[in-house]
Amino acid sequence: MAKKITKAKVKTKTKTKTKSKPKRTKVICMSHKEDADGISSAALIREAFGGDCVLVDYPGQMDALEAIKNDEKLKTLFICDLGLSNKNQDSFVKVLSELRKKKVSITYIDHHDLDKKILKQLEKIKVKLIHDINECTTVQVYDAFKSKLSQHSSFVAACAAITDYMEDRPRGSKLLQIYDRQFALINATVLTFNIVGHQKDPDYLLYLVEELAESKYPHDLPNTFEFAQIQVGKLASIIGKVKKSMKMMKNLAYMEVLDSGASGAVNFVLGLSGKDVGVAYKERVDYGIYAVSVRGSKSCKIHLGRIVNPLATELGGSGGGHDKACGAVIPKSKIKQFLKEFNVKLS
Ligand SMILES: [Mn+2]
Repeated sequence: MAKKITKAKVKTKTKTKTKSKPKRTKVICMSHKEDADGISSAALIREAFGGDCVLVDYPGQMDALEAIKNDEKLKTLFICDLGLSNKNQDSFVKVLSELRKKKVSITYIDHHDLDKKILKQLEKIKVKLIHDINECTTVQVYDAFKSKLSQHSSFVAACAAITDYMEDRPRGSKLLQIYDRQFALINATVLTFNIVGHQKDPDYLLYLVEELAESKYPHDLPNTFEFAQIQVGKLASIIGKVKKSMKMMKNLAYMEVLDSGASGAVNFVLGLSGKDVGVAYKERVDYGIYAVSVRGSKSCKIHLGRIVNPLATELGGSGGGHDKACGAVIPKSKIKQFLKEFNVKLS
């Protein structure tokens, strides 16, 4: 009898040994791929902690997080510049709690509107939360980890603040003051045009992260100015198209974009219409949805992200963001309804 038990014990021991999971060593940063704040946040995390970078847009955010969750080598996860919506916030917390149970360290750094309930849940599962809606994400990454970062990273953060319209904030403006304003503006702008124009080229976006992490200036990377010039030319041609095809409702102007990004057209829709709210949307055939960009004028007093978030969820999509700049994913068949109800909610 006793012999049998010993044998069984030995067997179990070997079993656990062969079954033991690979050692968790990997650092991953998941960040927003569509603008300079997301790319720059990823670059500063890369400079401070090394590791791999996963760049995502809002439609692909949860699929990417799911894939990261299944990486058995993951030890440390950073999530940067990715806001949550009513639609995905619960599954976001769920995935993060599963990772926390596996002792993965998680730092979530962001500046989008965040549901208080979700904030509490994230604190409860001990996700390190760095969240200030008044500074861009990269400035917050810089502040949190500056002891591990080069002087150059303050420049990258200043550029990110410019492109997120947050260079007038307390910490953002302090960083910009270190540098010549025009020098920072042109670098921020060249960087942005190279990011926007390479959305379908993930390797180039990762290359940008790498180069910024290695203290390179956007103006110093080969062909960035030439590429930006082409993008600016495309943008100029959008002005004419916006004038021709934008449509007005009482409280907003809108336009379907066919051949550029929605975010490139939306500022022209806002500006040229004279309305307080501009909407541009573009079909994403791969997801069967419309990617929607929304902008508010300076005199718009309504927090647009907080209206768009529940409205998009109601229509089976998702959305949210800032007071004067936000976005949504809307099912293809619901776009007219979205515009109609958004217009009503703005009055
Ligand atoms: Mn941002």
